[in-house]
Amino acid sequence: MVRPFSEIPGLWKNGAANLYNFWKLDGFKNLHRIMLQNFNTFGPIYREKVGYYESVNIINPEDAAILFKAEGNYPKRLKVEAWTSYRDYRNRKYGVLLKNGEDWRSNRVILNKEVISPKVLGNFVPLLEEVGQDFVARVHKKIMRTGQNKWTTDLSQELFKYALESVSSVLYGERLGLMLDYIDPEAQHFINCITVMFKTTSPMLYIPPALLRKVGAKVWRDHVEAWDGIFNQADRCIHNIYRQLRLEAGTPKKYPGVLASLLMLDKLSIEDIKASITELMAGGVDTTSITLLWTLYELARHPNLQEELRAEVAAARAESQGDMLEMLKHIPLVKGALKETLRLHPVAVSLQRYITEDIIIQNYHIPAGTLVQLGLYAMGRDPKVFPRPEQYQPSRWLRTETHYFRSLGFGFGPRQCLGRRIAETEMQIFLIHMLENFRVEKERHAEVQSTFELILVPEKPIILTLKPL
Ligand code: HEM
Ligand code: 2DC
Repeated sequence: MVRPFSEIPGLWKNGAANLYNFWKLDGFKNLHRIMLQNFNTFGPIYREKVGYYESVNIINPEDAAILFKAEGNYPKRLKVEAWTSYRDYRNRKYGVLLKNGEDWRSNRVILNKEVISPKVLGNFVPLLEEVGQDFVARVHKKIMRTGQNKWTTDLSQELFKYALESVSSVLYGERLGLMLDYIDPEAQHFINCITVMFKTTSPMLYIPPALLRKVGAKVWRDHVEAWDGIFNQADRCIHNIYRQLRLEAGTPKKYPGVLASLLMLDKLSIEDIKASITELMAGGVDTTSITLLWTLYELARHPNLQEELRAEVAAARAESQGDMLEMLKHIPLVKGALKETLRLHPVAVSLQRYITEDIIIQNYHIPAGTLVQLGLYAMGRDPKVFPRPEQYQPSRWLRTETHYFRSLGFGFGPRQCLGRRIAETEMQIFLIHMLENFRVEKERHAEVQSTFELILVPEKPIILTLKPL
């Protein structure tokens, strides 16, 4: 007998009371730990209502498969109202991140060809490789300046700049110059705005932004200011390229970047292009940089593994004679390391879909229209899904045994991360260059945990030491 929806365990009867308890547990920062705890208390499925946020939560890969089979032709995630409210408030168009239905699909199909199809990888690699080389040169310079043949630091600001430089060079086909000593203060402001934008979003998952706006809450005002900073900087970059393109009419000799390609293709309106390019630029900073920081942290904690990866990179370099596109095909363990990082330190605490048909999960009936969340952080740490989950083991991704619905860091299906190819390539190239040039070390301190600021980030600075090889 299939059990009814109303019998799914969990706390879903009093949203306001649950919000109060959530707030007492400092839930805005601990969402990932609270989800883990809920799975421990209720089992592999639970229903929840916190504030106005209502969902069914699952953790098993087999159940994830059922969820994604019911996502329909226009897959829809949780609506992040803070983000849509800002755009409505400032009269800006939604990009692919926030669109839904046919409007989303038609934009996404065109963007896919320019951003995530295998054919564009060859265009991105030389651009990203140049940024990787500049990063290494910059670190060498920093090491020289210390006079100690090593550099001990919190790399996060450097990684933000690396990530913004990388995504911008792909989007605009031009460098911003963030690997130089003096950087454009506007670019630094953009980076700061993204962090504030994420941070101020999380309370608004549970308290409607419309309400916060009405009472003039600080969190809403800070959020608006952050998006304003993001849009202003993106507008400047976009206008720049737009102007150049009009001056230089005719087909360019070299790859001109995603934005110019979209403008020349002339299949999306300029307003649609601007909206999605802004989202890509904003989505391309904290996500990859934090994943790289966690990866360096894990490599510092596992020196033997670090040497293994270095050997793989050296062999790949020899085999491909330095052709980067070719080299990327010979680094399975580096790729495994990135998957392993996203397993233990996912950017997204959950994946969600509003299901379009009734489904049965764990023998409970779930009606169409329900918001179902896969607890990605919880799944990555579940010993039933990943044996010895606490161990960082990139080689677990090499084994031929099934990875069925286990590698979901970028989401799944047609609505998965649009920046995935850029992110993966940028991160692989970064690791190749770092492994070829430096040894990464770390003081033996207690483990660093994650904290939820809409995306999961390290709860405290990660201090690493880089030594030239
Ligand atoms: C969506 C993860 C980097 C742009 C997503 C989603 C996840 C994700 C989980 C939701 C997917 C789903 O619902 O199935 C990540 C991770 C990254 C990363 C782990 C790096 C380690 C980037 C980068 C960009 C980007 C570099 C931009 C260049 C986007 C956009 C969407 C998205 C635009 C929305 C796509 C849509 O709704 O159609 N990302 N992301 N992401 N990401 Fe990323
Ligand atoms: C946050 O409960 C927790 O890739 C919520 O590059 C559910 C939720 C919904 C949407 C998720 C979000 C979480 C985490 C951050 C994600 C976002 C969709 C896209 C976004 C995963 C899991 C991200 C970081 C994008 C952001 C691009 C944007 C800032 C322009």
